[in-house]
Amino acid sequence: MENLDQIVGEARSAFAATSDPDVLEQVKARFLGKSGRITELLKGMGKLPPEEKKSAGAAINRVKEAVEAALNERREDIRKAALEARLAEEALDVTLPGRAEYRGGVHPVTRTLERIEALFRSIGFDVADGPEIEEDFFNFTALNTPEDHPARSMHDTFYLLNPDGNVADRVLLRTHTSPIQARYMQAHVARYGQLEKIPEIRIIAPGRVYRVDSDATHSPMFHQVEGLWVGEGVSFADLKGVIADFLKSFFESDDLKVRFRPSFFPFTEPSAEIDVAFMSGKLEGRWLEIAGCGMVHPNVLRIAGIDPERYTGFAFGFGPDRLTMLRYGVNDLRLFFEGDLRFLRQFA
Ligand code: 2NL
Repeated sequence: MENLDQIVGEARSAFAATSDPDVLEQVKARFLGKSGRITELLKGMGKLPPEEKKSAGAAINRVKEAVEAALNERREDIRKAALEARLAEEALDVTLPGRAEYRGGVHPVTRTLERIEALFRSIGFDVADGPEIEEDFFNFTALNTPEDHPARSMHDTFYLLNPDGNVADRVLLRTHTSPIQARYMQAHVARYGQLEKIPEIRIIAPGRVYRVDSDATHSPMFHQVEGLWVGEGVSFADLKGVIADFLKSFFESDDLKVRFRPSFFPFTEPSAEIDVAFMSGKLEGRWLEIAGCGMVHPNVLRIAGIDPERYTGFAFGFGPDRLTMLRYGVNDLRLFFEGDLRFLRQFA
């Protein structure tokens, strides 16, 4: 009889040689099938003398059990390996980082506006508001701007159209925030005019304004902050003090130079252009035009119902977009209004 232990060894290596379950079943047949080696051994027992049959039968059965055990062990190994492979293949990587939340930020021009508002509130100014679609009266007439002034032409100002496509009668996108102040003065007089003395007006008027103009330094929509102080005895000296203090606070610089150059606006008389010069940094020593101002024209006070013989006032107008460019070193105004997050994120 061949070496029984050898059969077990051969079966083990034959099973180990495949990892395909179908092939494994075929290999099994070679040992345990109808004409497999172990089946042949059992069949061969008939030829043995009766006294050997019992021990031979027991020995063959032990071999059979050992081969079956080896087979089951291999089946189980193959099943486990297949499962492992599938798990690895279908795995979800739950350790990926989550998607970040986008955090909003305040627009750089809005930061400037908030800063200007806070500084003026701290010296007793109120912040006034008004419509961006404005009447010709408040935008021009109430501000002493004559009918033939170029700002009133279609070339310089956006006029609204009626549904029929014709230019609406005297309705436009405000070209400055002065109409806010014209409305405020009118409402103020309507409210307090009956008093012996009208309370002082101290307001700033920030907001969007619109002009037919577009290049690297002009956007058809831009911002303005105008200011107005009306009362008894308000002088050009007050104007200079308020403006100089504001600019020093805004730019956080005590050695800022400020100068007033004579100029012209229809709504002020006298009028001046305000220039600043920084005493350090890239723009050191260069005079930069930064605002316009003046004493409120008597006609403007009169139209609002304020007696110009008794009350005086000063007014000024800043371009906060320009102030933002100076403060942050931005060289193209249009960047502020394109909504490009690569630019805006830098201020968040
Ligand atoms: C400029 C010029 C200025 C005003 C605005 C004003 C308003 C009223 C009465 C009188 Cl209600 N004046 N505003 C005065 C002078 C200049 O702005 O160049 N702004 C950027």
